[in-house]
Amino acid sequence: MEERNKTLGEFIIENQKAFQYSSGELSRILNSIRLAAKVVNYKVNKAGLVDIIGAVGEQNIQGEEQQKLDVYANEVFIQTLINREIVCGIASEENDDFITVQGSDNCHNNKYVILMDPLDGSSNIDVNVSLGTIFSVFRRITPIGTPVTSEDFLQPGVNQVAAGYVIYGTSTMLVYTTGFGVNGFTLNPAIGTFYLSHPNMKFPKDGHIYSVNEGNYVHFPQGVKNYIKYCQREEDDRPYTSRYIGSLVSDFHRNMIKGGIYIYPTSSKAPKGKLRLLYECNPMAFIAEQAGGKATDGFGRIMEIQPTELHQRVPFFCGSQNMVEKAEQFMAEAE
Ligand code: AHM
Ligand code: MG
Repeated sequence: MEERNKTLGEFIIENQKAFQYSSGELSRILNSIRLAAKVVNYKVNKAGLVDIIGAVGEQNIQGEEQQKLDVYANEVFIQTLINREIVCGIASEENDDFITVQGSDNCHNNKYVILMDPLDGSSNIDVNVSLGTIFSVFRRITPIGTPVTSEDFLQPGVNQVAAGYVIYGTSTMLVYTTGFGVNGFTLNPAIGTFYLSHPNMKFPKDGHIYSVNEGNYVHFPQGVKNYIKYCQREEDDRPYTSRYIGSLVSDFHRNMIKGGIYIYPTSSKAPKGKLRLLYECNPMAFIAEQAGGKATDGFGRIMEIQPTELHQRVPFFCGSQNMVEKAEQFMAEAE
């Protein structure tokens, strides 16, 4: 059965042709992510064995120090990309500043920068709940041949050339877009191969699931409070179902398949929101839009925000188009 499905490797090669004058750099980046995802997946699946193989900070049987999983994932993705010398710069949610990739070849000649959250939802690590990796690729804007600058990373999301996520869930999937729709690939761990399992993914235009940390309700803006009450009201096809994993990738993935909205608003506790524009919101927004969904900060399109700092936070409303528009309507009315 699986042999009839395309593998991710085959799909990447086939789709390289969609890019005119393609040099293959983007395909090589995607292949590196595919590889790093498999390495991280192996480690994530062993996380539950921590009592047996040693906790963070302890030495394992080989005398190696056990690392925190998010630190490990960060190193795997960064090293995989650096070793292949295919990007000129890397920014990660785990690092304060961006990395200028050096390498034996002159990496200043590479066209792309990558931004990522190597292991999102890290509060779920110790409790065996799904985690994710999120990535976003831009063409640099400073001249080829020169070292990257912050300008190359501080681009609005509309400039993304690729974005995707890996979900380490009941099965491991890699979902990505290069601006020609969204495709999902499921890992067969027995042979370490991703197969095309979810071609041309689409958000249902409407949905019945809302995902928000309702424990923070008292701290939310009035528009969000009103929208939550709307979701809970017995009227038409409501009340909606509430589902919140606390792992953005998993909540997004479920909502994209079933139809739903994810909200992480501003609150009196987090006046700018919690999620990072560059590492979390922009890539998810690109995927959402490519799947026919919508992503806003409650008022305007996420991908049009001009970033001013690497770790900038924004409120995030993302999911089925009609649901996001309804939430925006409540936000505008409460202004
Ligand atoms: P992290 O990058 O520190 O893991 O935080 C991001 C995560 C998202 O995956 C998730 O949707 C959100 O934080 C949950 O936050 P909260 O626990 O405040 O609801
Ligand atoms: Mg994160």
